[in-house]
Amino acid sequence: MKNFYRSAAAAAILLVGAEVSQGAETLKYICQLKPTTGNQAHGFVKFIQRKHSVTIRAHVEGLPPGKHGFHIHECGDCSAPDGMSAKGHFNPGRHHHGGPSAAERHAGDLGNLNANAQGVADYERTDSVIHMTGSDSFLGKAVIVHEKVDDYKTQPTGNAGARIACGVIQTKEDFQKEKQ
Ligand SMILES: [Cu+2]
Ligand SMILES: [Zn+2]
Repeated sequence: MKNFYRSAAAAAILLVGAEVSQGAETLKYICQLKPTTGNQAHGFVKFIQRKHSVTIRAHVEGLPPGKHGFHIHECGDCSAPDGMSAKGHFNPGRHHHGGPSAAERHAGDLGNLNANAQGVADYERTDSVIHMTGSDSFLGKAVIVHEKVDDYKTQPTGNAGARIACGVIQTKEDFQKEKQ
């Protein structure tokens, strides 16, 4: 398993390099998702700065097929075996929970991943609610993937069930340093 992570991280660094050299996009932050105890979900989330928005791209594998709640949580701590150390949804604006396109939502409400029959999900969203910098920045927070679909209604969680993967959002520089 350790070797697997090392090679996954090496692949991610190559990816980071390729994206930076394109120049059109600036990859700022990256999050490596690791499975919580008893689960297999793993992958990467990338945060790309746009002029007035942030593009979020995720590639996650090892998922049960179907939809899985996908959020930024308020505490950048994945130390608990069940991911509960990441606490609740990232919500600096003190709003109610909702879907990613709802007028009322937590900043961390990124919707759902949708895994295919092979357990692979690709996600892309350009979001103008979350902020890369400033006092409400999501840097250093956690990304959580849930067992079940986020229904966009149930307060304050979307009723998405257990946490199957967790990762802390790091700057690209810190991520690369850690993997060397
Ligand atoms: Cu969540
Ligand atoms: Zn929420």
